[in-house]
Formats: sequence, structure tokens, C-alpha cells
Amino acid sequence: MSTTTTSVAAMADRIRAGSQVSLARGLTLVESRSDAATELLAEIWKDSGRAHVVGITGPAGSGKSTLVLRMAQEYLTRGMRVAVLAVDPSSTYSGGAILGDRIRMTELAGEKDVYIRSMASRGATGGLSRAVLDGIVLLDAAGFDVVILETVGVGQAEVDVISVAHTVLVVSVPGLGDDIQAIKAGLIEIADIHVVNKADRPGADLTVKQLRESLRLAHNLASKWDVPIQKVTAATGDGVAELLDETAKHRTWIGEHGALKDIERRNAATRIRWAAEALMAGRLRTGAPAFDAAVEALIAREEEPRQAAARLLTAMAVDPTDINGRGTR
Ligand SMILES: Nc1nc2c(ncn2[C@@H]2O[C@H](COP(=O)(O)OP(=O)(O)OP(=O)(O)O)[C@@H](O)[C@H]2O)c(=O)[nH]1
Ligand SMILES: [Mg+2]
Repeated sequence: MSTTTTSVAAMADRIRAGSQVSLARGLTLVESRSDAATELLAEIWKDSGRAHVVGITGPAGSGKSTLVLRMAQEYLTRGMRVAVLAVDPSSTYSGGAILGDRIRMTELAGEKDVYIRSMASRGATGGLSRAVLDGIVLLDAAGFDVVILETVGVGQAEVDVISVAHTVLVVSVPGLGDDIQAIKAGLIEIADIHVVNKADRPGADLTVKQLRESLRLAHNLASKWDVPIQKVTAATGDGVAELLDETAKHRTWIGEHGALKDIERRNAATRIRWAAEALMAGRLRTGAPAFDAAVEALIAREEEPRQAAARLLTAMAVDPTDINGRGTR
């Protein structure tokens, strides 16, 4: 066993035992997509799969972070451990936004049962959501009952991120114009629960009414889950306990109606596909000896491209250190 392997095993033990310092280090490894991250994930995979993953999305400034903080407080009150992964929409997260999150986070600082972390949504290599998916595995294995993902609902990448969640909350706010932002952003379909935040402002009831109307129009007969619309005021915490009740109800419902298995299958398929693609990308690149040999064989007309590809894929010996997909070897 290499020194790295030994220390990774020790790190996995400390993460399982609830060390936030080790968890933070593990998440940093996962973000850097290092070989050690691949070893850590292999160690810890079997300990994951217990947490309720809750996604929160909605327009910028709709109060998602404030709401997440309130939810975390409420989960604590209920004796549950909660982790938050805030996924920003681009690698250029504004300093102000991070500062804003930090200030609100200090209210929960020092709580051993709460862990809050920001992650860039896209790495330099576009390896975004992989790090987020892997991050969820670490948080899950660390024993958090609930893992909340916060992301701005702006594009497909963010919708992809949020779709790994078991329960998706879509946040709207009153008075941002005639249209409901969730409808404009194409978020109506992905919501398991609609949240109308800033209910202290005028127009909240109108927003609820408009959402109810569009839900009726978009009604999916295949799904029997009746999407609730919950008014909250994250600023004061009003409605947050009810929102947690609805969220728990949804988790129970998907467990009883087979939807949980569907989500797990979809996520497992995504994970395998990504891992396989990363593995192949690492092998099928200029500089990899077998690949370069195949290139020469093609030029010499000794092999046809499909034959060469099939031979390369068949010959692929699985080297787990290639799986992290950095594509640097
Ligand atoms: N009036 C009112 N303001 C709120 C409420 N909840 C949040 N806000 C305010 O809305 C602003 C944005 O809140 P955030 O929690 O940062 O919103 P966000 O959706 O996380 O924003 P981004 O992460 O930048 O997309 C802040 O000034 C909050 O104080 C609420 O219930 N009522
Ligand atoms: Mg936020």
C-alpha cells in the first residue's frame, strides 16, 4: 500500500467519523480531480446513499441562500445534520456573493451538525458537475441526513446539477414583472415543490395563483405527486417549518412510488457514463502509446479506423488512477 493510499484511507475514516477538517480537505481533493480523490471516492462510495439530497434553484437574488440558512436552522432544531453545497453559476463567482454567504454563514458557524461549502460550477476543463456529484458522495458518507444543493436557475448546466437531487425546490418571488420567473427559465417542470419567497412583499398571493395556473396547464398525468406551492419569508423564517414538512413528505412519496429508484438509476448511469468517458478520453489521446501506434497503423493502411477503435477499447486495461478524468496522462 502506498503512503497516499494509507493517508487516503485514514482521511476516509475521519470523514466517516464526522471530522469537518477532513471533509473540507476531501472536497478540495474532489474539486482538483486528483488521483487521491479517485482513491478517496473508491473508499467511501459504499458509505453513501443515505442522505436526502434537496436541490434549490431560482433566479439570482430570490433569497435562496437566506432560505437555505433558515432550512439548516430548522433541520438542526429537528435534530438532523445538514450540509449545504452552494454551486455558483460560473467560475467567476463575485467576491461580494461569497462574502455575503460567509456573513450569513457565521450565524451557523461552529455548529458541528452543519457544514456549508461553495463550489465552482465549472472547472477549467468543464468538469463541473462531476465535482458536485462527487462532493455529494463525500457529504453523504460523512453522515449528513440532508444535503442541500443551491444553484441559480440560469442554464442547462444548472438544471443538470439540480436534477441529481431527490427533491427539487424552485424559488420564485413576487413583483419581478408579469411573468413568473420559473416559467420563463423553464423551471416549472423540474419543481417538486414551488416556493414563493419574500411573502412579506406585496403580490405573493398573485404569484401563488399564477404558479397554480401554470401547474394546471403543465400538468403531467404520469406523475401523481401533487406539486405544492409553499409561501415563505426566508428573512423571518415564516413558512420554513412547513416547507421542511413538504420536503420530507416528498421524500417519503418518492420512496413509496418507485421514483427514488428511478432517480438513483439515472444518477448511477450518469456516474458510470462520466467515469467511462473520462477513462476513454485519457486513453484515446495523442501521447498515449497504444493510441499513437494505432494512428501510425491507420496511416500505413494496416488498420481501418473502426477496427483500431474497437481494438483499443477492448485492450483497455482498467487503471483506476485514470478514472478521475483529468486527461493529463
Ligand atoms: N423582503 C425579503 N427579502 C429577502 C427575503 N429573503 C431574502 N431576502 C433578501 O434578498 C436578497 C437576496 O438574498 P440571497 O439569499 O442572497 O438570494 P440568493 O437567491 O441566494 O442570491 P444569489 O445566490 O446571488 O442568486 C438579500 O438582500 C436578502 O436579504 C425575504 O423573505 N423577504
Ligand atoms: Mg445565494
